[in-house]
Amino acid sequence: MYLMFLYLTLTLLNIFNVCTGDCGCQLNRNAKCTNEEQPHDKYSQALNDDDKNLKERADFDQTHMSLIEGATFEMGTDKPVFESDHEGPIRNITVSSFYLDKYEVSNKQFSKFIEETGYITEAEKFGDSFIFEMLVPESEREQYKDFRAVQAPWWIKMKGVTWKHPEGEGSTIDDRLDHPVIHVSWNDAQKYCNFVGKRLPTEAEWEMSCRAGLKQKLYPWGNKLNPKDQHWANIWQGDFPLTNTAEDGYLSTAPVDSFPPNKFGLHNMAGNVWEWTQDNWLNDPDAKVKKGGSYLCHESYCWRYRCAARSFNTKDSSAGNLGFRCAGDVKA
Ligand SMILES: *[C@@H]1O[C@H](CO)[C@@H](O)[C@H](O)[C@H]1NC(C)=O
Ligand SMILES: [Ca+2]
Ligand SMILES: [Ca+2]
Repeated sequence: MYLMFLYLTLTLLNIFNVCTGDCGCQLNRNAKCTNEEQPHDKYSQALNDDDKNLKERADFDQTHMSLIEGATFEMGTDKPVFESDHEGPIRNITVSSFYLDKYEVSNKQFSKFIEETGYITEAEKFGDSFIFEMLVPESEREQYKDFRAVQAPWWIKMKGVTWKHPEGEGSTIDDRLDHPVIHVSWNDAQKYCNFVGKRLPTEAEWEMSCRAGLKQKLYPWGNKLNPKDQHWANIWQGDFPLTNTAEDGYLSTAPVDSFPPNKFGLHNMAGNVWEWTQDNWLNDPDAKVKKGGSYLCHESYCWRYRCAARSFNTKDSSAGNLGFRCAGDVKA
């Protein structure tokens, strides 16, 4: 059902005229925010790495996972949309069999992990996370006007934003336990996957799974964005970043099992939330590759809900459009 009545025109603060740069796909904790005091000092403190409650498991639950058969596939594209993202060239990559979660990790699953381990996420330690301005209650936007990412002022680094309070103090996940967990860093994602006996997928595993046996198609289902006049992913409809018509039903995250799965049974590989992978970005061990785009992506601006698309964040960063799913090894 289309929520056409949900047509929202949000006239935001006049900040958008200053900004024509990047989509903020590459937010990082040290990104300089306007007028923020010494962000580097704040974020260079050693993390309190309290792992004592985390145990690694030998086996993992294969429920809600797809077995992805080992294969050679053509990774990347020869028609890169973002040259600087190194989307190309096409090359043959061989991947061994492995398991991949059918869904992004949900708030419910992450809650269970926190309950069992007492783990504290990085956003909780740092005291803030990046949130898309439109999702900040209007009454609170003004006080955050000096905490915007310079390159992408629609991102606000907001205090008190965590996986449990995705829009800050007062907000909860109770009404969206089946939505993907957000505001989790690569380090957090890694901890979660290890705890359940899994690991993050490599970029190649992720991309092969996104393509689901289709050769050089743009999306997990083919080349057309809306076959049969349906929405196949949670992305942005309207004019980024001012107007999101939410024609696909969602302004923000959607339940992890929404939209049709691809041929490998995987949901929301494109859109909904970006997903962390194991890989370093251009050999930088502090920056990790993320795949799939998010509910904030629009073709005009951040056309990254394609299987070949890629981006990155520093591994301690978190944001309201970035989550993950886990992979598992096939035992010999
Ligand atoms: C990948 O391998 C297939 C099958 O051997 C071949 O047809 C194709 O040209 C190769 N692609 C590239 C980019 O090398
Ligand atoms: Ca949407
Ligand atoms: Ca996704």
